[in-house]
Amino acid sequence: MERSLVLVKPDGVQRALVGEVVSRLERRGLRLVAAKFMAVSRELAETHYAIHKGRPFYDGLIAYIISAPVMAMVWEGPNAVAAIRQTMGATRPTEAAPGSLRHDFALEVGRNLTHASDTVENGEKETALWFTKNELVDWTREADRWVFEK
Ligand code: DAT
Ligand code: MG
Repeated sequence: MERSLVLVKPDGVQRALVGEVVSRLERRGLRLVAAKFMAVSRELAETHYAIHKGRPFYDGLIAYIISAPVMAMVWEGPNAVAAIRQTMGATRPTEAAPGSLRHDFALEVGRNLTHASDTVENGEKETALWFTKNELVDWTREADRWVFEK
């Protein structure tokens, strides 16, 4: 079972799209593990986006992610990382597949609504960065056997 961090970024929160994001992930069959609505500290933003430090868009990216609250979540399921990135769509909304969130609700790369982990390893790392162990809920969903093959 893979896990991914998912953020509804400040633009998604301000545009009242938290429910839309949650709804799409739920309908996809993914299972919610943790969620919190929070202000992001500059320190957390810089750690989360450390890989982009030095890129021309870095300062704007940090300013954007701390500009208003985010909805931070962890979702899990088989192939969760690929499935969730597909549901989000490509980083640039104009390159995102029709039907994906970024296609359907965004126009610009700097206002692309969501974050999702890009590898299984980063799914684990980002989960540990954003959530304590206590915040991760271990539960059985009655529908699991109708969504998960094993
Ligand atoms: P993703 O969020 O799809 O994983 P990423 O990790 O490459 O994309 O970049 C993180 C975020 O940084 C991305 O969601 C938006 C911003 N970003 C990336 N490339 C950018 C660019 N060329 N100009 C402006 N913002 C960019
Ligand atoms: Mg990324």
